Amino acid sequence: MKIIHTADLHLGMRPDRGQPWSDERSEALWQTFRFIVRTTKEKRADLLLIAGDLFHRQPLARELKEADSLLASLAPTPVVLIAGNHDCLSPHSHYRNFTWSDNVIFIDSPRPDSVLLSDLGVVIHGFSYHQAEVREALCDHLHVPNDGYIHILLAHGGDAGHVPMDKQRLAAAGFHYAALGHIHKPQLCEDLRLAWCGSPEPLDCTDTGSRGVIEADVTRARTRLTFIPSATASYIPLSVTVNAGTTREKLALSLEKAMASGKGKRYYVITIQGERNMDTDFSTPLSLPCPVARWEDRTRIAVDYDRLLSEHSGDLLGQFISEMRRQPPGPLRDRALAFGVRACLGEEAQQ
Ligand SMILES: [Mn+2]
Repeated sequence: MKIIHTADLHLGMRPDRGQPWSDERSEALWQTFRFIVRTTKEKRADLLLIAGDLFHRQPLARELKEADSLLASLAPTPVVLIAGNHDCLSPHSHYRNFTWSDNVIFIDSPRPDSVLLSDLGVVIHGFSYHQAEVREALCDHLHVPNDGYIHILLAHGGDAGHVPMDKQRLAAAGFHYAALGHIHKPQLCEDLRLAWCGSPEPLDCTDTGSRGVIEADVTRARTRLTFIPSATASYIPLSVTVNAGTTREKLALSLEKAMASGKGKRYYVITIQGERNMDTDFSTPLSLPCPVARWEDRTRIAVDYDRLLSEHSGDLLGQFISEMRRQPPGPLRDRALAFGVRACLGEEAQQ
């Protein structure tokens, strides 16, 4: 049977909050959801699995309605979903009184429960979070019966605060496939018949690398996994090392060159390092052809302290440099040293 496995869509989230493109990122999450539904249709998959955190927080009633109408368009193909830590079934959650379309099955039990899809000869085992944290290793003691059905685990977690999981133990439980969510970086373990599909869209600037959904071809005998990229955008880290001769315009030219290649909507995560001239400021982001999600200036001011010290050994500047060099090293000391030297030298320091 063919399964499309997704999780961690985080609908309702506003990535890069405060940035001018934040609304666009928020809308892209729904766009990717539509892509996943379309892919399920186009691949003629037998089943769509959503392993938690479909929503970023408690879903609004209208958001549930929208999600359900999209999933209903797959009918009669079944969709099975669970709630994760972000969209857990809190006491007043709209999940609790929502009526899903006939082809959508929500496993709401807080402990592993199972659903038989007799047409497909498959049993889905799953559970939903009822609070944001579940420290119990709920998957550790599961065991699959040898009853001729295909058994699939649908679970959310994998870290200490969210259903700790041991991959070997999970593999030993005998599931023909474990469709997992919560870890946003995709992790496919075909030999162990398990995978975290990751978030299908990057959710912040640390989510670098490819994002997608998993197409799982599952029989009782074997499981094959294919990664299908789904993201509308990507965050690209770009690190540039400058020196005392680098001006802002020189830096802009090299960044523009680096940005010229690449496909799709790209948001850059830029780090400037190395030493800069005292008069050059890299802390203010440059205006560039692609949006910059994060700009980090890690440069230090380049001053030839040894030369200054030998030239000013008998005066206040010399004393100041020697004294500052006895302080614990770090960016604060470097800045104080640079400002002090500049104050002592006046214009001279700028040459
Ligand atoms: Mn999660």
